[in-house]
Amino acid sequence: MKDEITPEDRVANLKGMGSSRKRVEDVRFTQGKGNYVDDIKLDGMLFGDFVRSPYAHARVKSVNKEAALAVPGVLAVLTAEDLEPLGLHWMPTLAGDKQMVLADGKVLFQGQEVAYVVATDRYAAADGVEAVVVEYEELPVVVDPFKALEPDAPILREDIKDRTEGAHGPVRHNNHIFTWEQGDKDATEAALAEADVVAEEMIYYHRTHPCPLETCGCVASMDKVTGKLTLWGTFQAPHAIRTVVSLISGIAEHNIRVISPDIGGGFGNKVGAYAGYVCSVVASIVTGKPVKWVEDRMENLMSTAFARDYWMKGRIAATKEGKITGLWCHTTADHGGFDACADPTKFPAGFMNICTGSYDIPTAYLAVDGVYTNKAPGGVAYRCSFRVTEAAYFIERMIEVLAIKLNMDAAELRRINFIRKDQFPYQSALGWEYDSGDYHTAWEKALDAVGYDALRAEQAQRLEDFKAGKTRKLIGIGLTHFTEIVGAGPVKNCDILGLGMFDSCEIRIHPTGSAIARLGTISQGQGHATTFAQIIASEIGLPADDITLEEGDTDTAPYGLGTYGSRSTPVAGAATAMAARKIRAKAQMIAAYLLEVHDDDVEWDVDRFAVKGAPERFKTMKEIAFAAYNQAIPGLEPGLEAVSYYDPPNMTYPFGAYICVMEIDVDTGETEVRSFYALDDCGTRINPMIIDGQIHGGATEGYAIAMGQEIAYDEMGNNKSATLMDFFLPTAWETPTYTTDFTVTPSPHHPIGAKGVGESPNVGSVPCFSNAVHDAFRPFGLVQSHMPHDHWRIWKIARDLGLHG
Ligand code: MCN
Ligand code: CUM
Repeated sequence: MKDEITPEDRVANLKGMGSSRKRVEDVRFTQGKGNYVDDIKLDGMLFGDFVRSPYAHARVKSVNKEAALAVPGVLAVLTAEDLEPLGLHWMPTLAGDKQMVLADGKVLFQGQEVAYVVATDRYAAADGVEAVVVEYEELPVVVDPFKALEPDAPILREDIKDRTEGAHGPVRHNNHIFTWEQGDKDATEAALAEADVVAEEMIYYHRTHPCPLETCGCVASMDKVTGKLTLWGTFQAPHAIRTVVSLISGIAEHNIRVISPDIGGGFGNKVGAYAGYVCSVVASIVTGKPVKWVEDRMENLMSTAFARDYWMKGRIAATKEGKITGLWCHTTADHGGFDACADPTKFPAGFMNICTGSYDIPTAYLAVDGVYTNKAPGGVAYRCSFRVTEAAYFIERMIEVLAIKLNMDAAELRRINFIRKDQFPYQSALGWEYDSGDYHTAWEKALDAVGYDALRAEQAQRLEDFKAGKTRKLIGIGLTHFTEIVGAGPVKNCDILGLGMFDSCEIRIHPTGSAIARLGTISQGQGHATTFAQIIASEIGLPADDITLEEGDTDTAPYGLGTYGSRSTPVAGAATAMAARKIRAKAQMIAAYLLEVHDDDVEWDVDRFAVKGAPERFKTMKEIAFAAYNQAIPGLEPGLEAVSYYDPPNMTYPFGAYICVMEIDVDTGETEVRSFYALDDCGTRINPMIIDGQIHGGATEGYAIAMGQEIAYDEMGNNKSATLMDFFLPTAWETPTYTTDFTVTPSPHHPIGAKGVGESPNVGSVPCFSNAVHDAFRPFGLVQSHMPHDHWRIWKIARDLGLHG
């Protein structure tokens, strides 16, 4: 057989790893053919809606359903009393706490679910909600986590008020959830005591919210004839949801089918379990009809998983030359009314102990106190890699604070403290083994790319002009070098509710040489159908366009822990490569048989096996696939399929160097991002265009968080930012323009060397924007000012520094 096309053409035809293959999902998304939860319409479907508490802390004296039940179309009103006989009035949280499904005697945050109204249509349900009469008795409210720990603070969780042990060890106050300690306290205190220089600061990362375009929702359908419950929902972890539903409802797991259809953005908001899911399932069981629940924007912002709210007190020790000798951090973590954080079980503060960042810090100590307040529960969400956002913000601010103390350039301070390339794999003082990195190369590339020295010169000139009264605008140069930790995670360290955090892929090759692959993860916009097919294409030599990818249906997909913590590529991506390699191994035997040579005498070449030394004798993967179904091959089963369950040996440690240049108007507080340069290293790059998209999206979310987005409460616990009038979502108008760049430092333990990237831009960009703001005011003595840096707050910084004359 003669081959006309070149090897390069054959590689290009696959659209495999490294190609900017266009997103296959977008054909349906751009034509309005996506299938979201709210698109699901079933015969006789009912609708559920919640009565929610207007108070942040109150006793619920009574719930009167009478008027609601009289509303035409209203069929039922569920309260905690109705759920109690089923044992469903409370549910376990992912953090070892429990949470009310419907208010059981009291409410702990504004917007908490009190009753669930079921009706024949959405409007009747809403009318029913209006007609339910709830009698409340207000209780004292605590929204400040420090006040919540004072001796006379009101007791929030009366259900567990006498406990002395929590899910993570002893507790010392009714409102204290846990203390989590890592590192060496004594050695760190000693380093601080002996240091030439100690910088100390309180770094607050305010409360915000992922606010996905599509809110949370589900459709529960109990088929009383077959006994099978089908639950469609906005789930980032469909298999885990199935297991949890089975455990708490008692319905056998094989009788539950959980389906995540298209999801309009997850960002961590859709990891946890919400009251809406439980109530919809109960309502469907009770009525025998499908029940839909989809929350509105206010409900989403008020009651579902928030993000951050970490008060991080830091102390950093250094020599007078700037070599860091120790890092100390005490964090007060506001978890709201219930501890519903979605962390791996052994990590109540997530991977906050990556807070030594990109730096070779010999000794460190971290303590985190989790605290109950009268705010919404949730905790880990919003492109956070399990609190890595907080950790990166903390260390990247502390570095800036130390630079001020040392009167040093912050780029230089980073450079002299980076972990060197030859130190990898690197053992961090707080317990992690960083797999690979080359920080100095990335840093120099970034500084060169933006023309760092020229920028500093321009900034200095501007400062002189400002002082001379020639301009009212300052320039801020924001620097960040972050280290991420993603890919939870080795089963021995990481589980959620006891489920080990492996992931999976199953590949079936069809006789004609096309394929279907199913994964335990679920895309919410990340483009898995595009990128995972590319991994398979490169591994087994079939074009990505001939590979269908399916996720999110627990009846068909292999068990996996889902998509969050940027774990899909590190874990399911590895499973995909491993499953593909099993297929290739079998294909090798088939090829050898067809070519009448020994297995070892054929070698892989892009899309075929060829006889060693005789490349003109080959069998393409397509031919091999057909043979697998068409011929009886001695010693081999027919068919060509494989499954891999992958337990990663370690996490992956992507990193990046970000630089932002910002113009700040001192009189109005207005800011303009003049440029934003983002260099990311996520190891082997599967699809550069998708990676760019992830960076653009994540950096825009980071911009929002740093520059204006906030979930704010007043002292009564009223949520002051529950609509998009008050909660800042950047539009095309505000969104900066990004320049992306990369280096490639493969992960040594991942089968294709890939690291995750989905959360990196949020982890890296927030400190970068914030550092730019701080940097502009550094010459006037600003050390630390809390985010979000909206115009008013920046105006206030300028005023407080006496810049308004
Ligand atoms: N990718 C790649 N090469 C790499 C790493 C990743 O081409 N070396 C590709 C992946 O194949 C995948 C995408 O980039 O298509 C993101 O991969 P990964 O970093 O593995 O992250 P996940 O797929 O696990 O996505 C989760 C991550 C998280 S935790 C949040 S939060 C977030 C994020 O992704 N939510 C998102 N990005 C999002 N993007 C969209 N559009 N919507 C969300 O809800
Ligand atoms: Cu922490 S947000 Mo993402 O892990 O789904």
